[in-house]
Order: sequence, then C-alpha cells, then structure tokens
Amino acid sequence: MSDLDLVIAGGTVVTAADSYAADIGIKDGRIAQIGTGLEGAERIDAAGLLVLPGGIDAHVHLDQPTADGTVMADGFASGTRSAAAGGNTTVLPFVLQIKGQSLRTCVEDYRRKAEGNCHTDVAFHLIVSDPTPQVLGQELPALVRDGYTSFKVFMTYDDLVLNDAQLLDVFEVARRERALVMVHAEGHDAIKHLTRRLEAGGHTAPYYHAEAHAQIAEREATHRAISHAQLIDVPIVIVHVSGREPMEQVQWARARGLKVFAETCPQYITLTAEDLQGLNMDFEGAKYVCSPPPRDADSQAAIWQGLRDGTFDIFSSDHCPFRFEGEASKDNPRARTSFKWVPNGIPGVETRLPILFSEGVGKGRISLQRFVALTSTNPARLYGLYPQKGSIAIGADADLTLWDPQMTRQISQTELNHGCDYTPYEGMEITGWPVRTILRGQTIAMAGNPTGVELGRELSRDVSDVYADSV
Ligand code: DUC
Ligand code: ZN
Ligand code: ZN
Repeated sequence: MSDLDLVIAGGTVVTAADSYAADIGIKDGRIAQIGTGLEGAERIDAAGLLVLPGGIDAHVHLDQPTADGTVMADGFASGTRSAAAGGNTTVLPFVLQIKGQSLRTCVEDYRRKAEGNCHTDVAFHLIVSDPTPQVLGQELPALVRDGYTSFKVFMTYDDLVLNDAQLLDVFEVARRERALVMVHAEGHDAIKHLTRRLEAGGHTAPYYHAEAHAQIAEREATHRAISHAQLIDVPIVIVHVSGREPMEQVQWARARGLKVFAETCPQYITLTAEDLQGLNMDFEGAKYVCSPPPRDADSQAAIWQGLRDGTFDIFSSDHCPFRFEGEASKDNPRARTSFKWVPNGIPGVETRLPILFSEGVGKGRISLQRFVALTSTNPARLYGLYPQKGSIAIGADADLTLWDPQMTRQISQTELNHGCDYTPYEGMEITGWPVRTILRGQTIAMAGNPTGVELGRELSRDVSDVYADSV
C-alpha cells in the first residue's frame, strides 16, 4: 500500500522541456513520485487535462500605498484569491518604500498586511524610492541577506523617479549584495515635456496618456538603464516592455553579452493605444491607462516574436488594479481635468495565463513548453524560487495547475474574483482555462472559484545564480 497523500492521475504532464503522460504522487505537500499506476489516499482524475507547474506571476501590485490617495482595488486576500482562480500558486508583489521612510519599516508593515490573508504563496520585491546612505549602506544589504533579493527602481513618476546617480548607486549595491534590479524604464523629462505640450493644446483626455508616454521615451530609458548596468557590470530586468523599440534595446544588449533580462505583459499583446480612446475620446479610455501604455499592431507583432525567440524571459500580469468608478477610483475630479492624474494600472492577475495560452499556444504562436517557461519556470529561476517552484520534479512543492485546453468561454467581469469593477479584456474569447489550482498538495481553486483556504506562505529568495559567471 502506497503512502502517498494524493495522486493526480492520467493527465499530460507539461514542463518547460517536455510533455508526457504520467501520474503525479504527492506526499506532505511535495511531489514524491512521477510514474504510472500510482495509488494514494486521495485521487484526482486528470484525464484529458494538462498538468502544469503552478503559475508564478512575478509582477503584481497589491495593497500598495499611492501618492494621490487612490486606493488599490486588491489587497492580499482578494488579489491572491483572484490569482489562484487564474491558475497561479505564487505571486510576487512589491513593498513600496515611501520617501522618507525606512525600507525595513515598509517591509514589516507590508508583511503584516499579508499575514494570514494569502491564498497563494508570496514573495516580495522591494521598490527603492529613497536611496539614502542609510538605505544603501545598511537596510538594503540586510534585507538582501534576509531573502528580499530583488528591487525595482523607477526612471519616471515625480514621487518615485531616481536620477542617474541614484540608479548607479542602487546598481552598485545590487552587484555587491548579489541582488537583481528591476527597472521601470520610461524617461521622466521626455514624458513631462510631452505632457506639458499636450495639455497646452487642450489634449487632456485619457487617450493622451499614450502619447505622453511615447515609445521613444521608453526606448531611451531602456538604453540608459542598460548602459548604467554595463558600467556597473550588474544584471538587470527590464520590466513591462511594451513595444518594438525598447525590445530592440534588450536585443542590442544581449548581442553584446550583457545580462539583461526582459518581461512583457498581456496588455502589450492584446491592447493598443486606440483602446485608450474609449468610445469617442471619452473617459472610458481611463480603463486602459497603464504605464508603459499599449502601443500598436506593429509592436504587438514584435512582442510575439520576442516571446517566441527568447528575447522575453518572463510574462507577468503587472496586475495594478484601480476601480473605474466610485470613491478613490480612476474616475476622480482631478483625473477628469487631465490624463496625467489618471491612476496608472490595470487588473490582470486572473486572466494572464488564459490570455497567453489562448492567444499564444492556441493560435500556434508559441509552444506549450514556451508557455510554461514564460509563466512559471523562468520566473522561478530568475527570482530564486527554483527548483522548489516552477517545475514538476521529485522534491518540488506540489504546486500544480490542471488545465483544460479545450474549454472555451469569454472573459467576463462577472466571473472574475479580483476587487476591480471591470476587466480591460471584457468579452475576449478564450480557449483553455485552469480547472483546478493546487498549492503544496491542497486545492486552492476549482473551476474559476477560489476554495477559500488561506494556505499561502511568504517565501525568501536567493538570486545569486544569475551572477554565476560574474566576478
Ligand atoms: N508600473 C508598474 O509596474 N505597474 C503599474 C504602473 C507602473 O508605472
Ligand atoms: Zn513599472
Ligand atoms: Zn507594475
């Protein structure tokens, strides 16, 4: 008699390397056996289903404070429920350092918000907005040693932007401590210049956000970030790459052997700047305001090529949910006066996997292996969670998503579990949905519904592998 707790039987196991028919045996929350004819105390029939490593969304914003008092639509409870329903078992949100505050205090506050509320596992990135000597010399090194091994820096936004000297300082600390810097690459001065010009011409509707955040400004900042990283000799991740031009900068860097990783997101393969026009240049366009903004058909084609050829390492949602209506939402009096006050961000943690599967695997643009690599294995590797996460292998956490590749249904706000009051993907026809999400052997979502178990833990990470051949 086997002592397995659970067997996932008769499915097609899919990893970033291969697909094969097998049962998976789970014991104490880990994968204990992979084979055929396995038996255990409990059995889940996976016939006709794909068995994938649980989705890892390496870029989500939950319960993050904002400069203007707008409130994020998701905290840890609703955000991770939504993630679980969308086939994810781990998400990586951001601890935002409020200027003037100790980063350590911000981490402790954020941990308290998460505690007892997570339906998936979580690991935190840091956002460094105030790189004081204390932060650079003491807090960051200590936090890296505690497992907070990735931090995001911004090249735009009045309350977050770092100048070039500060960027170089943060890169230097990352190199010394063996941490990974994620860069929001959009040029602040160019955006401010374009904003002033558009406003002066009376162009204040949400659509003009897309013109102010021009692709050229993203290209320039991407190149500048890469140059700084080359100078310091530090690996970086360019996050939320939106179009052909910044993507070409990543390719330029790679061709020179630089360690530049890249992320893209669902909005850059499904939406365009035209969506920001709303019905007739009206406020409806605010539903699509995010930074960088969606571009055009040419950029979408380029991003698909990059997803296929390995330019992109990871595909994350950049879930950054603000309600469209009501108090502290996108629709606030200031936002009605100018696009520059519309909160930047759109929801997507629950729809990331179905969109990439349906548009990518279903339409023959990427392979099933690439899908798993982009959405689970590579984020686990890049951010130091592998092989505990991101793979189906003996000893790994039993984080699994059972996937029905034939199921067809439209994306609908009424069926989503996030705290937002809309989805930018309303009505999109999707073939391929998660039917069961399993975290460390326990079911956390079934048929698009979270099961309400708060099993999530906080994970600490070591990213020193990305420095493997550095001196
Ligand atoms: N950057 C993000 O990563 N998310 C939302 C808004 C932004 O500017
Ligand atoms: Zn960003
Ligand atoms: Zn983001």
